[in-house]
Amino acid sequence: MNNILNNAMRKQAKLLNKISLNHSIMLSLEVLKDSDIFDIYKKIENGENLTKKDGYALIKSSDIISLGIIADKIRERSCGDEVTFVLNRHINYTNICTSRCKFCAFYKDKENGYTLSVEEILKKVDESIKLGITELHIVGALNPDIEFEYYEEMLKRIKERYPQIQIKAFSAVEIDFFSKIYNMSYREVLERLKDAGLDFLPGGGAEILDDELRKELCPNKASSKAWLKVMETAHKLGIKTNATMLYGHIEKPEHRIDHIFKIIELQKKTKGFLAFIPLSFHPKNTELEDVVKYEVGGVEDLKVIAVSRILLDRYIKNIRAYWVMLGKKLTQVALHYGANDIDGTVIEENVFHSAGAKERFMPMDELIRLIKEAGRIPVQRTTDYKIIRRFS
Ligand code: V47
Repeated sequence: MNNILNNAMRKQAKLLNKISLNHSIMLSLEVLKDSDIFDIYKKIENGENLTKKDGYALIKSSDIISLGIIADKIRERSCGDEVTFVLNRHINYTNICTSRCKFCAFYKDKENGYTLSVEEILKKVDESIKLGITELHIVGALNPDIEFEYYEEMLKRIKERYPQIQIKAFSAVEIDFFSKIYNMSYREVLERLKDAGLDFLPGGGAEILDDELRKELCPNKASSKAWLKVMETAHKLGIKTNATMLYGHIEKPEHRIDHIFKIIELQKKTKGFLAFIPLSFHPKNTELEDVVKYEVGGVEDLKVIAVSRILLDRYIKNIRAYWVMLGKKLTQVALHYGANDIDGTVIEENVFHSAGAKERFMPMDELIRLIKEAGRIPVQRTTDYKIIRRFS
């Protein structure tokens, strides 16, 4: 009797689920039909490529609900319900920098800054290995007083001690700087670092790939062409990388779309980008503090995530909601706006914290809880998005 009842209840629950799913699909369609971006949605459904003009319309639309519905649908098709994270730690080997970017609160001059010795770096690595981390994110600043051999020794000694660790190190801007001051081509720099143990490049330094804006924001470092060239060279050498975009400072909405299309163009050629990571500008303690008084709002953050998914999905599968920037709560919402990855434990992040980001380090059980609470399946990944463990 109990079995019969249980079966009947299960069937009824299934039916109700189906009805509510159909209902929510119908509701979504109703919302989309009234939206100013419905034509773009139809293009996506017909498998058509989106143009820059479509991108401008998406980023200028204030219909955040429709953007979310479209981005979430696309995310579901490409990634299913799995949300990935990595156990990682950051190491900032120096903060002494000649670039002095206006959006940065991390850099210092020679008198007030630091450079870690290789021994100090190894100590940090030892500590984090005990916590089970699989990825090191090592970046610094443009410090002309370091010998190239320092970078090689750092990588070699980490890999000698922990051959299994994945090292994602040196932004394209650092590689460009090394090439200039040590008088080597991008290829030579990257080959030597790869031989020493470099596995991946992070996506930093892209800021906004527009040289007029770069003249204002960061005139003393790699141009947008140079950033793209370093990435292309890395991809050709088999070094996969990420791509970032810094938004919410002095750029216009169109700049964000042009930036995304530059990333798409390179990805079509090399297929070397693993993930796209939008970074919302934190003005505190930066030179732009008087010009940009407020942090980007939550609606704008969600819009950028959604538009990134909509435009990039065919080319880069992983759209990251970087919890350090967004905060834990908005990161959960971003998982419903097209994101499928939330970075990781991020032990000892310094760049964003210098500029006012508040959240520090997230243990694995909290990452898992956040993802599950958002209705998704947490999956621990390697740096190159191979699955280590599903927490279903
Ligand atoms: O290039 C600097 C940004 C980037 C501020 O590849 C700022 O896995 C906001 O690239 N407010 C460096 N943003 C960080 C980075 C990164 C982070 C996490 C993961 C990966 C990855 C890469 O941070 C810089 C710049 O665009 N940034 N200052 C600021 N005040």
